[in-house]
Amino acid sequence: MSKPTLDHWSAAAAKEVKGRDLTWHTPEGIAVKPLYTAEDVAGIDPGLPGFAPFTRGVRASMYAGRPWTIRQYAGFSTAEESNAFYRRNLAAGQKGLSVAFDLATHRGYDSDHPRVTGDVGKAGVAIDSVEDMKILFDGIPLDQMSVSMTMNGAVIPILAFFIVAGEEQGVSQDKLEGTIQNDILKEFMVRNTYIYPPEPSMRIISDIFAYTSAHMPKFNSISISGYHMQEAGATQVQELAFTIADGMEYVKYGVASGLDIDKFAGRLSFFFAIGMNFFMEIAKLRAARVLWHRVMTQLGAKDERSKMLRTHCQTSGVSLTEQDPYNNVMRTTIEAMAAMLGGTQSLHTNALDEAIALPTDFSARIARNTQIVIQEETGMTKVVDPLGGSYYVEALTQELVDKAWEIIERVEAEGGMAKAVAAGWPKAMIEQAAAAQAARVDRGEQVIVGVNKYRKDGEDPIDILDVDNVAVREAQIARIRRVKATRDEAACQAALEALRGAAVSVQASPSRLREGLGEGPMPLAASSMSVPPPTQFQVNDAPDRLGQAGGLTDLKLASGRGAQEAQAERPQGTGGSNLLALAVTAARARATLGEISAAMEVGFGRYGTQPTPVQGIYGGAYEFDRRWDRLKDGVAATERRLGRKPRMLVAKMGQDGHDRGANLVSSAFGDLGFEVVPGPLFQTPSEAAALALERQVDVVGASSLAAGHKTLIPELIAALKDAGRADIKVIAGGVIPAQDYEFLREAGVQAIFGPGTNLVKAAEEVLRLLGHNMPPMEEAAE
Ligand code: MLC
Ligand code: 5AD
Repeated sequence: MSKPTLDHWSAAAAKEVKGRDLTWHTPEGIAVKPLYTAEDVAGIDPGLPGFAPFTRGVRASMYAGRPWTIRQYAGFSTAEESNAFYRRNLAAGQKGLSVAFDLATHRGYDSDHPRVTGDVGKAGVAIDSVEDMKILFDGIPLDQMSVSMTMNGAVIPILAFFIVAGEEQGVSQDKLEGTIQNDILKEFMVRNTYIYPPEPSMRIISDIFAYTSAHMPKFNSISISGYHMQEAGATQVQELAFTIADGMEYVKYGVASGLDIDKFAGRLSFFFAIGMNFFMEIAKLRAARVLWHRVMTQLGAKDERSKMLRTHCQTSGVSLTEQDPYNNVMRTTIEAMAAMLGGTQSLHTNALDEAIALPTDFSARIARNTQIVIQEETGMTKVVDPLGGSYYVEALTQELVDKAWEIIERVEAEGGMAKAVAAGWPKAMIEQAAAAQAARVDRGEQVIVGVNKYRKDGEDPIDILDVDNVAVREAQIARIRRVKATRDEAACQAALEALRGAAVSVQASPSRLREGLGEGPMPLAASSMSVPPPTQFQVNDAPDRLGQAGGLTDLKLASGRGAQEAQAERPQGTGGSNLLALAVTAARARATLGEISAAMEVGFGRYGTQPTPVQGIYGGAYEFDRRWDRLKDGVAATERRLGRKPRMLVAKMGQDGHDRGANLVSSAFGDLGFEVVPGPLFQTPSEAAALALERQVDVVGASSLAAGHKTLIPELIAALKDAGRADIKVIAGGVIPAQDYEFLREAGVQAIFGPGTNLVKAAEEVLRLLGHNMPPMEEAAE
């Protein structure tokens, strides 16, 4: 026979599988074929590593010259404990630091604030003042260690504390190496640790660009993050497109504030999630570099470094399971390989206990060693972009570029990402993808080993990290008191006043930045995608009854030494003072994080959103499914008995903004016929109880993903009881370790749904709690 052709192959394959279609339709809408050949890459030239458009990597020598940075994200409890953890990790082979702050810090509250009793030290380290920041880096020379800080809301005080901690360590700011996340657009979309409304938040970002480009040449001023989009349910194409579009928006704001694009663009960095779709993730990182090079060229960058997409990656948290947790080690290894084959600059590998708690020394060691083994035992680092030229990878890279570009064009046609975020459609698109994915998993169409297939009969509990947040909070409060008692109060108040004045004057001319933007230089294309309903955004302008902003009403314009310095920081034509420069002065004077945040809040206000769960996607996947119909009948029977629909409040308490689970529950229960009250984020337990009473609900579902459950849920139950409504059922869901189940049950929680819960089964249990007699559900996979 002559040389076989593609037709020969098709015939042979069809015979083997008896004509079955082997095309794989991914959630991105990509039809992956079972075979790729030279025909698929005709006309594609990925070029060489280290050269534009950097498809094959940003360095010529890549890992052969220097492997990626092993940078494990970590932080918990006090600065002392986190510092000790960092030092142990560095001694064991970690190369860079990455700080996780607790949610109180993220949201601009000191540890003594009444809104954060459940959050202090829980999901990260508590930092209230520069004194905490100094302890965090004690014995870690900041001129030799690059430090990433994941901070977006309270980015001004945290960066100021970092600068002053370096200064007091003897390291001037020009020597500081690292990255600040500083990416507020994705906070409004998915991560939810914003503080101020979008406009002043964008102003903060361009102030940071201005400050760091002038004073901190080695510091990356932003980490434009898609990670959290994928965690919230985005497809890889959505993650890619919205992240690049966010980057474009920041560049436009920077330019509109008077900065020269090539002065700051070289220090913009990126951050992506790496999930289980191995080749798609590799192609995504390659596509991201191509896209960034394209948009930066269009935005007028001249320096090649401005067009070079450098990125951190983290393996996917949502891909890991509570069930059969040792499987997570394999999952993370596969994801780590995708990140390195895609050419990441820096990587965090998740720990096996991810789905239930923060890493212990034991699980952190395995996570870190996953990277060390790849770097030092496998030879995988010796060849640059070893998958370059793979028919599949090159074709997929091109397909992702094209698919993402369609979304980017839509964003641009509608005026850029800030507008799109305000309109709410990117968030809605991501939530729709999340609901569709949840349905695929619950229906067994997407396999999760140990969860919806090959499930173990009984799970063996593993040791997990438990932070005593009461003790951490007390220690933090004692230190805040000491700091306030020993500082020069007059100097501190003057610095805070300067900051307040600056924030007020920024707010007085909020649209000046936008005026400079004009039409984007991108080609505009009409899009056929449907526009989902907007998310409701609102500014909470009513003063926070519990907040500390109340006392800070004496508004004077910026004055004094700090103010003059800050004035000089702002590029010409933008008006106002540089907020970071003013905060550095306040940090030196020992102003706390809460005080600095509250000072800006006087000018900017505090922002809030109202969730709007997507409808019909989860339920739609169950059309003609008898399990679903049986449940709907149960809901209808309950409705007849009650004389109205059963009502459920989905409550989010504390500063935990992880709302994927809550949104999914709201969507699924709504589709079943419940009347769902989607509670706003960041409620206190008594606020959640008041909402439950006002809306006369039958059940409150408390969703907790940030470890505040042992404090907040008992308080909610007590508040309901005090109001004489102990009959309202309280159920809990989210990241709740089995170890805490008994504690919660004793506190009165009637059902607990951990990670990996099938929503159909959960709904059945809730119906039973509401008095509907239902025989136990058959297995989901049936
Ligand atoms: C690198 N270098 C080389 C080289 N490779 N030089 C010669 N030959 C080679 N082959 C040089 C680089 O030019 C650079 O110097 C220096 O070495 C460091 O390399 P890098 O590649 O820049 O790595 P790194 O310093 O680690 O920076 C990576 C980064 C950065 C640019 C992506 O932004 C970063 O570290 N990001 C981490 C973000 C993070 O940890 N986020 C956690 C989020 S967790 P020079 O002088 O050129 O700089 C989260 C979860 C949540 O968000 O929600 O809470
Ligand atoms: N320490 C370590 N990892 C953390 N993550 C979040 N907080 C911490 C912390 N304090 C990781 C988890 C999570 C992702 C957002 O970051 O993997 O899924």
